[in-house]
Amino acid sequence: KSVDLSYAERAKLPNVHPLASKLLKIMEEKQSNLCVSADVTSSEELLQLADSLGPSICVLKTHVDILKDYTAAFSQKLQALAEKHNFLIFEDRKFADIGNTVKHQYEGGLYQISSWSHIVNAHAVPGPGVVKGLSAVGKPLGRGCLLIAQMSSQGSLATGEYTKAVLQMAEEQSDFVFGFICGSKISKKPEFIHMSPGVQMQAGGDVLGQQYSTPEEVLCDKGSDVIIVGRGILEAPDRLEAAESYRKAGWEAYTKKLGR
Ligand code: S5P
Repeated sequence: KSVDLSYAERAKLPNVHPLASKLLKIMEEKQSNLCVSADVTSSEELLQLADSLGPSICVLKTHVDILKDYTAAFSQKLQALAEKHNFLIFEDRKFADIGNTVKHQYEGGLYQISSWSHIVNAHAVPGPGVVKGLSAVGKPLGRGCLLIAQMSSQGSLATGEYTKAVLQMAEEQSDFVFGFICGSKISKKPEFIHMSPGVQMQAGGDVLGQQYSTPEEVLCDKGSDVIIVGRGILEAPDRLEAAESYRKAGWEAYTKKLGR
């Protein structure tokens, strides 16, 4: 049986993407494999969340297009908080168009995502051109991309051969793609980071098809690296307390899996 490498060991691998290395170091330092999904609709509330939960998380995931009051000043404040608390920003934009179009969507428009988000993600549906387009904008800025290999929602079409093709696409463009959105570990390469949404303390789901697994299932049984938690934290009476309990559950699951 092969021995799992620690986050710190993976951060030092010769072929690891610089952003993946940075993330793995943050995870080790902060003892956190928690990405909070800050799905709120007010900029002020998002910034407050980032400031209060910042010490507990390795990544803050945003959907800026659900904010009712986005401004460029907001993105600057968010970057300052990412520096202050040492976390990475992940705009969950799920790009899914031809390379030339995603280039514009990533760099321009109202949000200018490439200027403030360390991580973005993309669907592989369009083929490798989607990554080439994003990479043309993001690589010179030191950004990185996750490919969506599986989805947590019921009836997802991203399974089987599709998931395998995503893996292949990631390997072919590993100078920009450093990991996956997935439900379970799909690559044996320790340079790739697996991030999993659909996580709550209790398994279950919502009325719109979301399906939940527990931190222990995702990290130990499924072999993923990072848990993405939204409503499990956002709907808790005390968000900081909830975030800390997910951080601890995630860290315990990681150390148990590592078995050292
Ligand atoms: O397959 C996926 C991929 C993503 S990125 N399933 C998901 O739920 N997500 C995102 O993770 C989703 O857009 C949302 O922002 C978050 C899950 O939120 P929760 O409230 O269900 O934890």
